[in-house]
Amino acid sequence: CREASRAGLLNHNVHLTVFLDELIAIYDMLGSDIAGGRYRRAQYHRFVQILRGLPFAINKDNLRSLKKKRGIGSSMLKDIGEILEYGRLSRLEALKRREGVEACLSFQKVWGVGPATARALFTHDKIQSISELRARVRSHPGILNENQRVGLRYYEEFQERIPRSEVRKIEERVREGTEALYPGMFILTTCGSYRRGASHCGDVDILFAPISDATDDKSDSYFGVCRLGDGYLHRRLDLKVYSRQQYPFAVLYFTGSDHFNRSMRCWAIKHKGEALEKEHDYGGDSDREETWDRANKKEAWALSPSEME
Ligand code: DCP
Ligand code: MG
Ligand code: MN
Repeated sequence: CREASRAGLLNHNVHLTVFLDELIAIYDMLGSDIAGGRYRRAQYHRFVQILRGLPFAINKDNLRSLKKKRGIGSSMLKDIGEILEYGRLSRLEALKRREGVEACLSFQKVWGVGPATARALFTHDKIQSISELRARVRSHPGILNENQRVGLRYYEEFQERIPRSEVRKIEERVREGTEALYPGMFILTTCGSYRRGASHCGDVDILFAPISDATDDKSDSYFGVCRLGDGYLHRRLDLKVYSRQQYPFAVLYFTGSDHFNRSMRCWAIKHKGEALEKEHDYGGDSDREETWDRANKKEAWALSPSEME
């Protein structure tokens, strides 16, 4: 199933997380328009992580076993109960009936469009649907940037995930092209969800390093589109080049998942902090330790991929 391959491992609770993911996307979009929206978003996000990590599917009989888990409130158990019982979530349906929510959700599915742009398209530019957006971009191309316009052109095709077998073919084509242009000069690895073993991928992520150039720490990226030929869909292709020295670390980062990377950075910063504290002996000031820890965690979550190395 789509969700499972997305995570690269089996999510036994897709029947629940599809509803909650949509709810989170709406909270992202409405932000502080709903009282406590940001707080609820964080709560649901944590809940979805827990559900994804469970080694079994939640059903009406074992629902109560969730009660003991930290971070799961009674209102969330009620939500899950409703989905299991009726196959819908009234909290979600009510939010979807709000003006502009459906439109903004579809805008966010355009590659390169995030919650802020989606909102502006609806509230500022008064656009109500993807077809209206297409018409408006014809007369006012400037309302989207170049990447977003490409995303809009291939909107339908980019919703389709790429089977592993096709990712492998794209990798082969890129390898052939690289060999033709730079014989024997580059190594490459396909990373992302493909390297995590997913059966279907959102895009193709290929990492390069020059074999001999060991000292130059420059890096470069390309975010674009490719197609194998007639009868194939257009696919998103991300290429990155790092130095030979940085390559192993880049493979680790580019393999993800994004959530794994955030956890890894938090862990690294936390343990680096512990080592420093031993070194300088802060005298067991636990309050201070906690503040330090929290501040740096926040920082780690805010780091962008390019800041990783
Ligand atoms: N990445 C990250 N933080 C982000 C985005 C990406 O650390 N905000 C890293 C981890 C990802 C990798 O880059 O695994 C590739 O990014 P993708 O967006 O291509 O995500 P995936 O390949 O993991 O999933 P998908 O199958 O949806 O492409
Ligand atoms: Mg990917
Ligand atoms: Mn990618």
